[in-house]
Amino acid sequence: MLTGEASAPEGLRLYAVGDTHGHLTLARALFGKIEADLARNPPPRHRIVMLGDYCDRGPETRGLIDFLIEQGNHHDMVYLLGNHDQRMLEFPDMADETGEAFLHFGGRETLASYGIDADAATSLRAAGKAFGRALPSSHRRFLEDALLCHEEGDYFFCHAGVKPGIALEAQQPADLLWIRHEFLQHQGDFGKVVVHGHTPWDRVDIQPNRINVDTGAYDTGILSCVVLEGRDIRVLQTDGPGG
Ligand SMILES: [Mn+2]
Repeated sequence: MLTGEASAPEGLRLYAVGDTHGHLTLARALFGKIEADLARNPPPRHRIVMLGDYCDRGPETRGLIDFLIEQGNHHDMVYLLGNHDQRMLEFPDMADETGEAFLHFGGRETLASYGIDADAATSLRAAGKAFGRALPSSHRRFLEDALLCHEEGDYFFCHAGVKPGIALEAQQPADLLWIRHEFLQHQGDFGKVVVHGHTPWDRVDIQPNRINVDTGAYDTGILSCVVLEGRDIRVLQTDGPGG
């Protein structure tokens, strides 16, 4: 199934939001646009699919996760797990080498948002334990409950992508969370149109076999979502710096 032929379920408008990476202000701005879109032209039903990577890099992981949990009171939400989110959940018990990598790729900012100074800790292990104590149980549950993938009509949602040549229902967690080039370079039909984030692009990238919604919000200030309704595909995004 390819873009243009693919259809969302009858009567359901889907909003799929790209990587938020600790940027609460951008998430608030994008949800404002989604709510304006809903008010302007209300569908019978709508669902918001978050494509993962809520933590790291940006300054407000803690506030962003609170905000996302709260959105469940207003919208039908689906939360997918990103590779960064998985590392965040594992950090309290992580081996030193993986822990260093987590801190290097934005984890320092995540810890800071929970009041932990990674550089002041006596060891990586101590930082992990302190973080484990600081992480609210609601946030731990939010990350533990996040899904690896989700399907709606002819669309398949996951954080990073899928491994070509393997059926969608047989995809492995490591590929759904981490895959890049092999997936991005594949030209063939995956069976459903894959809607994903993970690899920042200069625009929402609508290809015949996949849609990349990650516009590198932590770097560009542009957080995007793709709106899928019937066979229509639209894009909503924040205005970016100065907007
Ligand atoms: Mn990612």
